[in-house]
Amino acid sequence: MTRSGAVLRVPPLSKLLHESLAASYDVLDLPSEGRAAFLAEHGGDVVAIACTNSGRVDAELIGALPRLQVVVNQGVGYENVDVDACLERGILVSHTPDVLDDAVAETTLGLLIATRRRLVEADAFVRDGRWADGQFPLTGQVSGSRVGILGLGRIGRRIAGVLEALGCEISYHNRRRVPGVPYAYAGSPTELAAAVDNLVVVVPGGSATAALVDRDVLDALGPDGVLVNVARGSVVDEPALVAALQEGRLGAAGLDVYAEEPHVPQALRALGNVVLLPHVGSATVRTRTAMADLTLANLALWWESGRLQTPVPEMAALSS
Ligand code: NAP
Ligand code: 8YV
Repeated sequence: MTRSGAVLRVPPLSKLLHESLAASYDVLDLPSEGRAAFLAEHGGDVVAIACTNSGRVDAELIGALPRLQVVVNQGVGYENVDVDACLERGILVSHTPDVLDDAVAETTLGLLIATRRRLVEADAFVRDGRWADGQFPLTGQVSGSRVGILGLGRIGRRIAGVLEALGCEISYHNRRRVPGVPYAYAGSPTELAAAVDNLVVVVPGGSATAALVDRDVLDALGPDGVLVNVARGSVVDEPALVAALQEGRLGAAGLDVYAEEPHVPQALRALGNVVLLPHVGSATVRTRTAMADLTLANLALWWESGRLQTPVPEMAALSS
């Protein structure tokens, strides 16, 4: 298929993706300022968008690109893209499932263990020279504990497998039961939280899961409970989480994601019973390379054939 037109790079993109796109396509960069003038001048040239979950592709941007036909998103989560607006125009959208499952499961395990075993505090205890004054307090333990997975999908199942090896008792909540898994099903997030010691959140973001983990869920998890969120900040009611931690209604939290990234509320940063990561679930060289490669493969396939390798589920039918 012969195509002409430009690929719009929506920042931020990884260096690898940014440079690889320029090597194979005519590229344009969406500026952070003077966007309207830029789009008025160049919007008619754009046939494809490359983005990550930190770059919004909303109805306004889509509307300014009359020839746009495909959006390739580096990331499995794609709530940054207005998929309904794309569907209305027959614009295809791809994402990067599967290739990041191991890295995100590894981050989740590290975060859970660091939070439950207070490893970051223990590190500070040594560095600050406090060890000579006495022993670090005893902590809880992950192995053999009850872990609830809110979102037993690709990544959730990988996390469950790793935790099974530590002798954890796994249960989960999805909207639908997963056939053939040996884990107990809970009928709601609150029911799940009430039945476990540690709750791991790994559902997609977006309006359907906004504040799915609310005060009721946090209270059900309770003063000895640990919450780990590697999904999206929007999935947890952040003010309710801060209040529960401050008031001792929740034991501790390990967080990789926040409501307004990269802004992390001062109230959260001031707490001792949290471990805070800067959205690094998939951030290894190997995995980010695989994600960039899959993003480029989707664009190359679309450029040649009009199809996508890994379309988002909403458009699997359109892309085949
Ligand atoms: P997935 O395979 O689609 O799994 C998502 C799971 O969530 C499914 O089992 C789904 O089951 C469940 N779910 C969806 N909506 C739900 C709801 N309203 N209530 C309860 N369960 C619900 O996705 P994945 O590849 O595992 O990725 C999951 C998410 O992790 C991504 O969308 C992204 O937001 C996040 N993520 C974060 C990082 C990071 O760096 N921190 C990296 C990668 C991914 P049902 O459809 O049956 O409900
Ligand atoms: C990255 C993610 O932050 O895949 C996702 O949904 O949240 C992470 O892997 C991001 O997509 C970087 O490109």
